[in-house]
Amino acid sequence: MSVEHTKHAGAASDDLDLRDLDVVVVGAGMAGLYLLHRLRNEGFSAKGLEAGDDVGGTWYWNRYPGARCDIQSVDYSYSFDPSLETEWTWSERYATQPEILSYLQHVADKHDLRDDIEFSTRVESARWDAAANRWRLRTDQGTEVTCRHYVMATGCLSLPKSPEIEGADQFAGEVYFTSRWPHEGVDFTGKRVAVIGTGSSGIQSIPIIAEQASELTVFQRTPNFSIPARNGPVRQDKLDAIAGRHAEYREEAKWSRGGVPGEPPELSALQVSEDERNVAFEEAWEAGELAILGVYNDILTNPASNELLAEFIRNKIRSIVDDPEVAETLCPTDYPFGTKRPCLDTGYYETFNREHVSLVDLRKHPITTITETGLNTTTDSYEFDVIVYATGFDAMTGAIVSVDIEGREGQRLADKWSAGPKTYLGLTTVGFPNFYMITGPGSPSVLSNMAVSIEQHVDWVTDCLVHLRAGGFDTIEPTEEAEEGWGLHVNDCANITLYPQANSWYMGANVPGKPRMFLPYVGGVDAYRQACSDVVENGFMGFELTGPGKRSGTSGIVRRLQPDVAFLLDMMASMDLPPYESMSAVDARAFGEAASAERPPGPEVGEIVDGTFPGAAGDLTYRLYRPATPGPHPMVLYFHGGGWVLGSEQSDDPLCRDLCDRSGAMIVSANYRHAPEDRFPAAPDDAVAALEWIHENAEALGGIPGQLAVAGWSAGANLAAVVAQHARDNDGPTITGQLLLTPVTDGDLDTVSYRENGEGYGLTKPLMEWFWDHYLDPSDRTDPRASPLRASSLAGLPPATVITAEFDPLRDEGVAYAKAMAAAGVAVHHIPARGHTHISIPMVDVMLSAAPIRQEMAEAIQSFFPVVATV
Ligand code: NA7
Repeated sequence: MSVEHTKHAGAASDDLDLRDLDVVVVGAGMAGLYLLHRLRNEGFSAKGLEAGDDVGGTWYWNRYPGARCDIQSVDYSYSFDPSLETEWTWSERYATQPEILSYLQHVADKHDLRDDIEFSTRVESARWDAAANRWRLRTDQGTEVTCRHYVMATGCLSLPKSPEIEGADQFAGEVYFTSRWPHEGVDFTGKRVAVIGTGSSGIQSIPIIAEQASELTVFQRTPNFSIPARNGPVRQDKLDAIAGRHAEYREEAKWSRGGVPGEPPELSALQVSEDERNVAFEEAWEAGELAILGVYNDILTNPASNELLAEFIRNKIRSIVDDPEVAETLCPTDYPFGTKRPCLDTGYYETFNREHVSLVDLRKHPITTITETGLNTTTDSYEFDVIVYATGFDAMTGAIVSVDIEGREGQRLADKWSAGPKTYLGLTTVGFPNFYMITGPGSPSVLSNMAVSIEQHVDWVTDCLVHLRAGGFDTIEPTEEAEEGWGLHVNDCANITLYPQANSWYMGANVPGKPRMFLPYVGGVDAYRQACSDVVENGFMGFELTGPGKRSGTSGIVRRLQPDVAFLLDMMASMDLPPYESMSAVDARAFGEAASAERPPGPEVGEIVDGTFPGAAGDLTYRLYRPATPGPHPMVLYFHGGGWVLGSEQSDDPLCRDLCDRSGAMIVSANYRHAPEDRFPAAPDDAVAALEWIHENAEALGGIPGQLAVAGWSAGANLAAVVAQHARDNDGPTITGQLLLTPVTDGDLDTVSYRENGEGYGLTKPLMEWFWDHYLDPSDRTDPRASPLRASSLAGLPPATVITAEFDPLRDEGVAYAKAMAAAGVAVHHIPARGHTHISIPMVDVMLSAAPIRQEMAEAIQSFFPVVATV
């Protein structure tokens, strides 16, 4: 890549040669400024194109009264220039818009960045010229710009959403948008003012507008949670945390969850007493920070924990607002706390105690039309001098697709994203070579301290361009596989949280017709940074780099495990636990039981009954889980996992409760004799005995005779499969279905899944060897009662649901059994659990990503029976 144009200072815009630059950066906000700085330092010819007439981006446009950042300014600031840390002092914890704008102007001046920016210039279209390997941009100034790389640094909340209210153009009075506020300001003195919208912009501006207006009417569609910002000078504890260690503090921010240093919470809100919880909530309320979202570790994942905090805040609203009816109208009730961006305010709720301020609930009385003099709702007419729209943005994607971007083979980005944005890392998108987004959809962006996320993206893009130049590459573009994989990962992360439950702009739900999907990456700034680094360290995994006569990049998907599964595996690895196979069977059992004692118990069921049944060689224990619904119930005979060596009828307790609760069927977990004390065929003999006993005692147990299925996990699923074959071959008892969770079906340990997943995913190949060796002699491995896949025929077996986990050594034998049964004419439902391991699916209330799989398992159980009453 050649450096053809490097003018660093003093060039008036007319002098700028905008043909054939290395890089064009659209936007001169926090992202664009830092990017221009880095590009220049690396010797690239780069220009910024900015629609406004000055730098500042969101802080240039959003000048409404009360506009402030909701991340503390010492955090929401650049780290790249250490001298800024000392030469700039923030006057308040949460600086005002003018102060943040001056800061950005100061940075632009200090680093002579204005010279590299064309102001009052809006990019209208961008087209990839494949023959020249260049982007051709056209601006509203009629300029054509050619560049090798094209970066949209246009911000996440920059394209205002239209108000979508009928008659909006009829109003003859003054109209303002919080997102496009007049630079000269607005004087509301003596005026009757309407504010429509109660997001952050409305909540910040309403108290200040109320100071001047003679009458203020707030039109609220959805109430928002807001907590008092308690603004003032930067607090001493914050100053102390940073003093003398700026660099370390910034590094901590980079590797934190949200881009602000802090210890992640260890406890669930449900693990502490009510008193302790209320003290913590009160402290978080007093602190005046969005960190209240992290007061416990499950606020954004567990509905019950979330509701406790939500109700705490509602009670605060009720205590502040005098009129109980107004207070209730201000209380959000139809989405979990935090799933719509919570606000920080200064006197918001108190404002509704003022005589001249009123609140209209648009849920009860929707606006029908704006009129020449005001507006009508379904019940009332209002007259105003001023209408202020605080109605928000077409977030995350709006500004990007507002430019007509055409990539390879004439594909338009707006078309490609018509069903929702697809990106790789939120940075790039397939079909659009050399095109980059700073804090694009699929990156942490708005769920993080933007300053930290911006710097990380800018550094990644700049380093990438340096790499391309050094390697003589002309283009870079992600692969379909990588983009698809990243999209799944972004969704996987969102789906274990409560975020998708709200109609928020995070979900694209605020813009009519916009596809509903979770737009930012919720996996954390730290996890995201690691993923981006891993991509580079693995030879630009998921990218294709091309240059004259050369190609580079590696195939693959950077994150394939479910996020909570990955977290658990990391935690287990860091604990350096002794492997089971290094212990005696007795010690391994004790170790397993100790680990089980620590886990969440699983849901309540109607009744749990412990008892004994006659095994093949003496009494054995069972545990019965009865649903809370009136019986009798269909029955599932369940066999626990543990490699025929470990476990008992109680060892899969949370899973059995969960299946009982979700399916409405009775689960009877029957124990069996374990190896090495009782080797094969003791376990299948006991399993058959359990089947016969439960069949004969169905009524006495509260079951429905004839409605009996078998289920199991791992070695237990092996026994379930074996008893199903036994029942088929011995004329009963009749089994109506088999639920096989990651079953052992064959003694062959030389499969692809053993090779791929034999280490590092919980169940290892050495452990399976240990299990097999304890269980039976090598010559018995091919016996169908040990390896049901080896049965001479699988025809005539009951319908089966087989769940296999992607990162399980046993995956392939589970798949093989499902396929072989299907080939033999058995009705088979195969559930491939993407991103899961052998051990993750039974982890109730630990592995949130497994809940939908267990739901499918419960539905499979229901499908085995004619009718099951659900709880
Ligand atoms: P937001 O948070 O999207 O808020 C917009 C508000 O406007 C919200 O209360 C909307 O209600 C309301 N709205 C939008 N359209 C209408 C119509 N047609 N009628 C009535 N009310 C409407 O935008 P902000 O500018 O306040 O804040 C954006 C982000 O900037 C903020 O989260 C911070 O991160 C900084 P709804 O909730 O859609 O029912």
